[in-house]
Amino acid sequence: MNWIPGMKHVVSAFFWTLILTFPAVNAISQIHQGENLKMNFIPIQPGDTPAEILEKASHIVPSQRQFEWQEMEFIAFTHFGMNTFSNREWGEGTDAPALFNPDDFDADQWARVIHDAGMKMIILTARHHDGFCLWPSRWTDYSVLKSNWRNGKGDVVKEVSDACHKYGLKFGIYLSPWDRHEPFYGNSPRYNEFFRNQLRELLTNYGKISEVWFDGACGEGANGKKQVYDWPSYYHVIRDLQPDAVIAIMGPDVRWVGTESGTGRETEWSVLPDVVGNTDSIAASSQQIPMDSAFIPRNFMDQDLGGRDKIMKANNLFWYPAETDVSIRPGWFYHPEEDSLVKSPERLVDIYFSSVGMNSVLLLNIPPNKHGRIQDQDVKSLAGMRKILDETFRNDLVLAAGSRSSKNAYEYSLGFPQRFNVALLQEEITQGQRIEKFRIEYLDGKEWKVCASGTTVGYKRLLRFKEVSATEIRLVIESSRGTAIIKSFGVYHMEMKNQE
Ligand code: FUL
Repeated sequence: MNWIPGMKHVVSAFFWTLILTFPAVNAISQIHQGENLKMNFIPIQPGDTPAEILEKASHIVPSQRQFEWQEMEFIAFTHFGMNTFSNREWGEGTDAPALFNPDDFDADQWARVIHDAGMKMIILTARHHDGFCLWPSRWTDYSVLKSNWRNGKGDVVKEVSDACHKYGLKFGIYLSPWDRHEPFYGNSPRYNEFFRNQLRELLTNYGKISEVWFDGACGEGANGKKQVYDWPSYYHVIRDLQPDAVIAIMGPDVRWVGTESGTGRETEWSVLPDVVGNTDSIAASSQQIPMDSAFIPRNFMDQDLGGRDKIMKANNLFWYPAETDVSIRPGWFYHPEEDSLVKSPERLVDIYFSSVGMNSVLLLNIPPNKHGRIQDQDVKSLAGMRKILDETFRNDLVLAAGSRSSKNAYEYSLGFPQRFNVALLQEEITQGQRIEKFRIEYLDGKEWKVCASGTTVGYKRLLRFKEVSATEIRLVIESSRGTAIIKSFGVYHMEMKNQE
């Protein structure tokens, strides 16, 4: 059931009050005006009361590029490169280019399988830590150009981006900041220039890029090379060449959820405190995207990152949503010995519920094999997962009932007793993330009983619970930051293998 109560005018009145009341916010909004009137960050003033801080938090919204990214929900990683052929996870950058030689490379198959699994984008490892480039970069001699694949005339990035565009998928790139091949890694200015040059190639020659993924990993150790990355200059190149692309992980648009298990947080706020450094430098910045210059790359690991106690101590608040990356196999790259360890359809469904269903985007890695194709076991698991998800979400019992109960806006009649064990909730995040606690109840005889409960909702919350049969159900928002604006609420029946 999709509904937005008539709150929009009230919200916009709050919004303008906010802008007119706080001069620093006003300054920032003016910087943004050409782009979007809504803000994805707000400074907290020293004299702000707890009520004012909460109100500010409740009005922070995603930027346009963050919103479009969030709406994809489910996207794919394809780790492919020299490691696929050396059967390693972290190559040292010393393998000969001739080793890279897929004999049946088929980017169309990747895109078809990933599209059919319901994913909306492919992020390709254009260059992993070993430094081997999957495109013929003019800035290095360590690339496909020096391999025998397609007689040295191949370009994996081109073939994958073309296949994505053919199948209606978006395309993103992973470019590892850590490079174990280039001898001048550690000579900071020189490497930074090299990195920007490679970024320019990738962002210029392959059509629209929707996500740039900067890995934080570096295994140099205490005595290793020390490279000081010039992050703001990298962001500048991206904003300039691909302004719609989100910059993920070591970047200001998308945050790493903090694990590689596929399980997100029960309480997942997209509004976080102190993602950027000095607030004054943000407001004073003349750059078009002011927070880029003040963003501090770091990991956010706590269980609750944006609860009331956290935001009360903040200097600024920022929309910084979570991405959950996990591999369909134990490794990130393909290894034949892991063919029997591909995650089952049921396990992938669990991951979907604990990532997409916990206010996060799911980035599922499907590593192509040495032939250059997605392995059969992986194809089968993905298809099995898709079938379960399609069958589950085909029939929204709330929507099918057609009408809302007249008792209050949150009560629904399903028409006749119906069995369900899954619920879906969405907030209208273009107005902010607000729900702090909710429960779902069903009428059992004359008594309302709880079948599911949770804390945050955000873009999407999915819950599985013990099957109940009921005609009347209701959603109770127990606590929120201002008025919660629900975008959708549905209940469904999922066939469970071991349902009690
Ligand atoms: C990590 C890397 O070290 C892994 O090899 C992989 O690329 C993963 C997605 O990120 O930091």
